Amino acid sequence: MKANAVVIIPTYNEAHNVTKLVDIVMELPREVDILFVDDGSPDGTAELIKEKQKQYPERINLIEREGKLGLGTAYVKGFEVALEQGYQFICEMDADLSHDPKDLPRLIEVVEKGEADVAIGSRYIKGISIVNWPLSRLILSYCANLYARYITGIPVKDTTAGFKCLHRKVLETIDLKKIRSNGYAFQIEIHFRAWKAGFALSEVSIIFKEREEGVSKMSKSIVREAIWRVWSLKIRSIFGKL
Ligand SMILES: Nc1nc2c(ncn2[C@@H]2O[C@H](COP(=O)(O)OP(=O)(O)OP(=O)(O)O)[C@@H](O)[C@H]2O)c(=O)[nH]1
Ligand SMILES: [Mg+2]
Repeated sequence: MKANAVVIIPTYNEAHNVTKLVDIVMELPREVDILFVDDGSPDGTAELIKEKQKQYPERINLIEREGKLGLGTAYVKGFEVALEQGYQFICEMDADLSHDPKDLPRLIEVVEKGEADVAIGSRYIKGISIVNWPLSRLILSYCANLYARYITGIPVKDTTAGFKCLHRKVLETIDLKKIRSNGYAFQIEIHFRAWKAGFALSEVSIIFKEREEGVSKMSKSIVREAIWRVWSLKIRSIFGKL
């Protein structure tokens, strides 16, 4: 029987990480399938994923897009496919091993037991659980979270978290076609829309580790987008335009 949980993993130039990542997820005590969304990575990430697909043909899926179209649209595409395929528990995770795949069962369990509709892997509920980030990055992330929480009111400490599990009903309810954010703001927008739709969000403490391999895709434009997007979300919700 097919697993009832899937983790969507967007990839852009993650050749150093994908093979190891697949091996860890396939060995988890709870069965979790993988849906990769690769944006034509020039470093051959998709080819490595296809190699692993030979080993686990039923459990690994790959969506290939033509070019680097951004994290937000990659997730929206992944959500649509995961819903079509009938998964109950739909997770998000980065490919760079910053998120420990071994935390996936804990996140899924919260949603499976009905304790919440969205379980968020949080870096900010037990102090700050981030390893190997330079102080400047830590300050940026922490302040971005305070700012986003203050403006939007989302009752979550890690509003930009990219590691989570959502019940499929959340993704069926929020209008995926209306999501416009593409960088970190995407995570804020998902949390905001789920919360405004009346779903329960819960944070689960995780340890986040800086990537050891590959290159960051973080940019100034991603930060700029997050700064104005929280205002746009807030204002649109006031006027009932979400
Ligand atoms: N498909 C797709 N994946 C992307 C894109 N941009 C980033 N990713 C993936 O999204 C995840 C998060 O990106 P990262 O570069 O790790 O961003 P980050 O975690 O903010 O930055 P680091 O701290 O350097 O890791 C990784 O799995 C990336 O490969 C994109 O445009 N398309
Ligand atoms: Mg990363």
